[in-house]
Amino acid sequence: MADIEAVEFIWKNGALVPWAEATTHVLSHSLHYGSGVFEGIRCYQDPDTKKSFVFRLRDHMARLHRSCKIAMIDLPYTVDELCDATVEVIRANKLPACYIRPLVYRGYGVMGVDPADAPIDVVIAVWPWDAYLGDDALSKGVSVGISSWRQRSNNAIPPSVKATASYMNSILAKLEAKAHGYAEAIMLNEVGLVCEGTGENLFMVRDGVLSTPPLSDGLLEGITRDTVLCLADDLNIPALEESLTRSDLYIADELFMTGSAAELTPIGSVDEREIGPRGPITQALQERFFEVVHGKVEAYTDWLTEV
Ligand code: PY5
Repeated sequence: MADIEAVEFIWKNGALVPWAEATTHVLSHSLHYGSGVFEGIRCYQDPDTKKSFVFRLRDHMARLHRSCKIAMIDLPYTVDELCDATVEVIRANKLPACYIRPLVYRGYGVMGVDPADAPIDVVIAVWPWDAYLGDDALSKGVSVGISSWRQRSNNAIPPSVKATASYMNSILAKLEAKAHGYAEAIMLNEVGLVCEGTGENLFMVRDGVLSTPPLSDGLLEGITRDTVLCLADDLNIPALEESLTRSDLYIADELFMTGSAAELTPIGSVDEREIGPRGPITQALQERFFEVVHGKVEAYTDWLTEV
């Protein structure tokens, strides 16, 4: 049951190749050992001007480079080259809006764990992708559950690397959440502090104050997370990074998740504790977020790359 909408081209190792030909050998190193790193980015179209913009493209490609550095992957393209390639593949596919998935993986050549002699392959795929957590999620919110699976520690597969291997953790938590009837899981770290969702960062509102766990608690340095912290500042919403416990979540006034795929998705309940419909601070931030990504806020046009 494939939900990827195929388009015409994928950018692979410097050239556009037909979608169906962007394949890899079954003995590719990353397929066996999870040695790849990736990004998730969105391109939005302004409904009035019909201009399309990639949101924070450079920041995503810079994070891809940071992931490669930690994973000791020699990425053969600069941030600028990766940004240009992204624009090229969106244009070639004539997509007004899309999701963008750059992936750097260790390809075919060696089967030992030592990856040094495996080639580095780089792809950038684009396709239309609607609301990640379902059609109603952005307005109505989703139910989440605290996972029995813990987030990896900073000394295991580091959460700051957007590594393919990390998502075994996310997959286990997601499957468990779905089995319990939740749309998404929240993972705690080994000492029981709140980290993040399986593909999203997490925010809480209590008594008018916005808070989100600090990176040191073990989470991806989300670009949407950073965006929300900037927008909160603009909207004079007090915001801080602080460690949170599961009890903090149960008694929150508002909760929401952020991510390039999930955008800004309200949380309606945690472990059957009702949080409620989308709250006023969530709504204000969400509205501002969608204005910014659609090119409606002059102050943030630096974050947009026109296609
Ligand atoms: N935490 C995790 C574990 C993530 O996978 C993601 C993004 C985030 C946080 C949020 O990061 P950002 O705001 O920079 O996107 N997840 C990917 C995404 O494209 C993959 C989801 C399937 O949103």
